[in-house]
Amino acid sequence: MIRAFVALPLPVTLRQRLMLVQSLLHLPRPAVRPVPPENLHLTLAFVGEQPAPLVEDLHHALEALRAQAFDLTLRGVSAFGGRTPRSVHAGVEPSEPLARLQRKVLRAMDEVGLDPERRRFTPHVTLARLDWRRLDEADRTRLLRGIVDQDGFRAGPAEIAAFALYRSHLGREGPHYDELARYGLEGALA
Ligand code: 3AM
Repeated sequence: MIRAFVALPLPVTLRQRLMLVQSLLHLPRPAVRPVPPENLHLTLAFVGEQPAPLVEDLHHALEALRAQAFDLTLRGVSAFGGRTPRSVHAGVEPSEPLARLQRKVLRAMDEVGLDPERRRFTPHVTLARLDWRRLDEADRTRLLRGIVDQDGFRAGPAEIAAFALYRSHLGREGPHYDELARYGLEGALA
C-alpha cells in the first residue's frame, strides 16, 4: 500500500518566506512541530493508503491532465481547529487557475476509481502541527499573538509551473514525503 497525496511543490522564493514566518512564530517543541522546509507544500488532494497499481493508474491520469501554469500569492497566517487549534498555516489569495487545477485532479482520481473527498477546497500551506492540550497558557497566548502579528503576511506572486504526486511515510519524527512524479503545467516560463 502507498499513502499518497497530490500537491504543489512551492517555488524557493515562497518557501524562503514561509521559513521566515515560521521563525517569527512562537512554535515551542515538542507540543508544536514546525513543518520542515523540504516538506512545505500546498495539498490539492489527499489520496490516502492505496494499492500500488491504483496509484500507478492515478499517475497515468495525472500525466494526461492538461492545465495552465499560474501565479500564486500567499496571504495571511491562521490556524485550523477553532478553539483548540491543531495546525497553523499560510493562506492563499483566491485563484481560479488553482481551483481549476484542483478540480481536474479530483476528476483524474474519479476516473481511476479513487473516491476523492468532496470537502470544500481551502488552499493553504501548513506551517506547523500542534497539540493544543500540551501547551501551557503562556505558550498558547504567545502562539496566538504571533499568528495575529503575521496576519499581514504576503508572499509572491510566484509562478507555479508544476504539480506533483507524493508518497507520505509516517514516522515517529513526523511524516517524510517522497516526490513520486512531477507534472508540468502548460505555458510555464520556468
Ligand atoms: O496540506 P496539509 O498539511 O494540510 O493533513 C495532511 C496534509 O495536508 C493531509 O494530506 C496532506 C499530506 O499528508 N491528510 C492526511 N491525512 C488525511 C486524511 N485522512 C489528510 N487529508 C484528508 N484526510
